[in-house]
Amino acid sequence: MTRKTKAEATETLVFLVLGSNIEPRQDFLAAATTAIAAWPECVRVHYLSPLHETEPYGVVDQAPFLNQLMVIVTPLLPLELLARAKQVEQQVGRQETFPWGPREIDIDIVFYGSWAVDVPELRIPHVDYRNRQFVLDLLHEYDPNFCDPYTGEPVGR
Ligand code: PH2
Ligand code: MG
Ligand code: MG
Repeated sequence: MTRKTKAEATETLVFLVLGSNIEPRQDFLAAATTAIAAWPECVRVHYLSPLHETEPYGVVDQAPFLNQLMVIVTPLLPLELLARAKQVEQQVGRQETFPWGPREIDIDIVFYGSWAVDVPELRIPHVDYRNRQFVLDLLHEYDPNFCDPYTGEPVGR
């Protein structure tokens, strides 16, 4: 095991979960991850998961999703990051439907290092992540021993 560099030991990993359930799902996801990776403030893409075909959670009477986990390093602060993620959703072509309805692209911030954020427009860790099997599966694939960076508790699946 090699020792982490100082930069690696202190860098904040930001976990984004992306989803799409309107075709072409794969193209919407690729456009979004490419746009995020191209941000001047995206210092590094630490991890990009394979695509997961998942059953809709919440409003179940809709098309299946493709979901993807993207872990980046960025100096953008949480609300700046949220604004930039919404910009990418617009740029990629997200149309407004209804809460939890079908979407071309959705970009959710699940973790921001070990930070907690609790303001009306954003809660980190994502308020519902523990109930979403597709998120637990993505985290498990990233690291079978993954712990919630805020609580330090094992996430499991
Ligand atoms: N997103 C939702 C609601 N339900 N289900 C799956 N499988 N994947 C999602 O990304 C998803 C969902 C609201 O954002
Ligand atoms: Mg979402
Ligand atoms: Mg969202």
